[in-house]
Amino acid sequence: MFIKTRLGREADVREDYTIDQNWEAFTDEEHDRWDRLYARQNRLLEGRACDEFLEGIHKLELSKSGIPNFTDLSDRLEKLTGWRVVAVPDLVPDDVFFDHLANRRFPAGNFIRSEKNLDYLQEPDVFHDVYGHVPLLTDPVFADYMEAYGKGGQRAKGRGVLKNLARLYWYTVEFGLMKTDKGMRIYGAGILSSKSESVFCLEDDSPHRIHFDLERLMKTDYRIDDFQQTYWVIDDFDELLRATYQDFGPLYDALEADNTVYAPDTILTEDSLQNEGTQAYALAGGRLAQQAS
Ligand code: HBI
Ligand code: FE
Repeated sequence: MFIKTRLGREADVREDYTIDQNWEAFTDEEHDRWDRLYARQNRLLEGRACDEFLEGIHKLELSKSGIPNFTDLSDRLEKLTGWRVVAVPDLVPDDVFFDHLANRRFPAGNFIRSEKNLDYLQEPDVFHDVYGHVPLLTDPVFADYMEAYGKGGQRAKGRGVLKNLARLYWYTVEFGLMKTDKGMRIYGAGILSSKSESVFCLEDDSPHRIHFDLERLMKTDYRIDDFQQTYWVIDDFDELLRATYQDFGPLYDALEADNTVYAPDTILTEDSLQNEGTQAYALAGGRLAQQAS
């Protein structure tokens, strides 16, 4: 299969949707854009990201300038937890995605956002995927959780629970918060790679922050185009792995039998609340409406 990737580069796409990274093809301007994004996020994440993430950045030597070469990066990562990073042109189908994760391969988008979309874009580019996701794959417990998620996805094949699984990924891997001794910290990659949400998720009064509950969260809708209305809080990665390191069969049975869907701002009496948000940001119409407050 021969396709035109973003930015018009052609690439040969393999059966598993991977492509050669072709690192040499990135321009100086694109490497410079990575460096600016990197410096900006690093400054913001001091005291906001969880220690496991900040240590991961350090262990992987992500600070070496420019878009990382995936082969070198994977060689360092593989020594730590056995994970590798593979290049993909875009979002890949769910079953392909699950297969990569189940085999400790993280698919990373092989393009970088344009200057115009520096602060926000919905598609996963190399900055989101590598800066946001890969550092935590150096943590042994989180690394196991990601593999367990991939295997849970494979077992979901043919069952009506894919939406539930996608919510689990979204509310943990992409937008999760962690309550640590030093205070609330970020571990979700969607936040870690975002200039505005890395501040909003911790410091704004709008969103609810609710303690992680696997089944509850799997029934809760999420927003893909704006800040989350609810963030789910874990104590540590052990909690996450413990909750998901199980035979997903009975859980899938329960989810199929009960198709309740909660709106993103729902609060139930049985929820373990960190704080109830005002929802002011969403009520004001969202997408950076907070300037008004
Ligand atoms: N593909 N490249 C890529 N990155 C993702 O994060 C991704 C994907 N395909 C499917 C997917 N995520 C999610 O819908 C799954 O968690 C269900
Ligand atoms: Fe992501």
